[in-house]
Amino acid sequence: MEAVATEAAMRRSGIIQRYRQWMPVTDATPVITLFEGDTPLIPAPALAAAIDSKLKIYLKYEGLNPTGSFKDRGMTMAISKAVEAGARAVICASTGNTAASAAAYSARAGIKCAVLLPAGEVALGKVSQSLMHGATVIAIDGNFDDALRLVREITDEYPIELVNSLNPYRIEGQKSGAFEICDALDGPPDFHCIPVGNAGNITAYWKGYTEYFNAGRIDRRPKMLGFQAAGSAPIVKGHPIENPETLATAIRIGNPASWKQAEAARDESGGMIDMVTDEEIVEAYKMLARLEGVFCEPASAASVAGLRKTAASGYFSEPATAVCILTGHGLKDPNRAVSCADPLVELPPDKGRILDLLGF
Ligand code: AN7
Repeated sequence: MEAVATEAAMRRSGIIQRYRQWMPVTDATPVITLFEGDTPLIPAPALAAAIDSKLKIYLKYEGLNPTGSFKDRGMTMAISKAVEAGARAVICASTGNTAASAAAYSARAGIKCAVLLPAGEVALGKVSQSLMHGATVIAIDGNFDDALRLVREITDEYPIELVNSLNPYRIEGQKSGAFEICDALDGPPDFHCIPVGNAGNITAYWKGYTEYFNAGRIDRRPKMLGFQAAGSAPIVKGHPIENPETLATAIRIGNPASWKQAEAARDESGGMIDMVTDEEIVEAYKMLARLEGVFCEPASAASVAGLRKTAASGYFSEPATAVCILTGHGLKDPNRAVSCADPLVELPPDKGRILDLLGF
């Protein structure tokens, strides 16, 4: 009984404690954690019936991390290592979720945080988080790629730590998602579906699967299926996109920092990186909410939209397991949800009218 309790406690104590032997930490590392990770892997039978009945689909619901996105896995590592190195301040460029996470973990660590956001292109929930946690929030008249260029220049010249996924500790923390999936399924999935923006997460998952594989924990690795938004698909098109567009603002990125690593994950796994239209993203976003009761943000739904597009092309010839990474919570972007769903009905406080509407 005691061993079980200990394991349960370890799971809840954050990804650095849970996967300590796989993480670049020592006893001297101060662990800055909000008890991230240990997110549910939810079976999605109704979605599978709608997409391809040969598939067993699981949703890795990363929206249930402390700040509502997968970024917390990498941020616990990046902030812990920054504090270990004596940093007093961190900075990042962000489409919103990295900023929210950096702001929260910096608050917990008692260090300063500055975030550069593309003005007018970050979902409301994410802006509210960065502001609430006391970060210096700077909106620039430019896109994410401009913001990333600026923070790279600043951190090259001044003593402020970069916590974008160019920071290798971000990748180290984020690889824990792959460990959790293999531990939960008692083996790897056949296919790993994931949205691709700056391409840090696909890089991290591939690193995680590869480490488990090399250690003999799993006997094969999944095929990596990455999906970009059609208006922001530099890897698919083979060149940077100067003015990326998509309603999935989290992945509105035209020149991903981990481009080469994403291609390596694709090629080494025998997978692919494809793109999905905003319309396909919105369909998947609504299917997830209505068929499975799982509310994610639009960028996250790109994983399911991509799986759906791939299945429709006849790609899956035999029964297979597919995990879709739902990278962020639906409440991050309430404006998009309200504009995509059916409108609410306004009525006077009149029982007859209400019963009429309900069909009684
Ligand atoms: C919900 O926050 O780039 O391919 O600055 O927020 O690792 O970039 C966010 C990216 C997918 C893409 N889903 O992951 C940022 C940022 C959600 C995201 C991605 C992001 P990467």
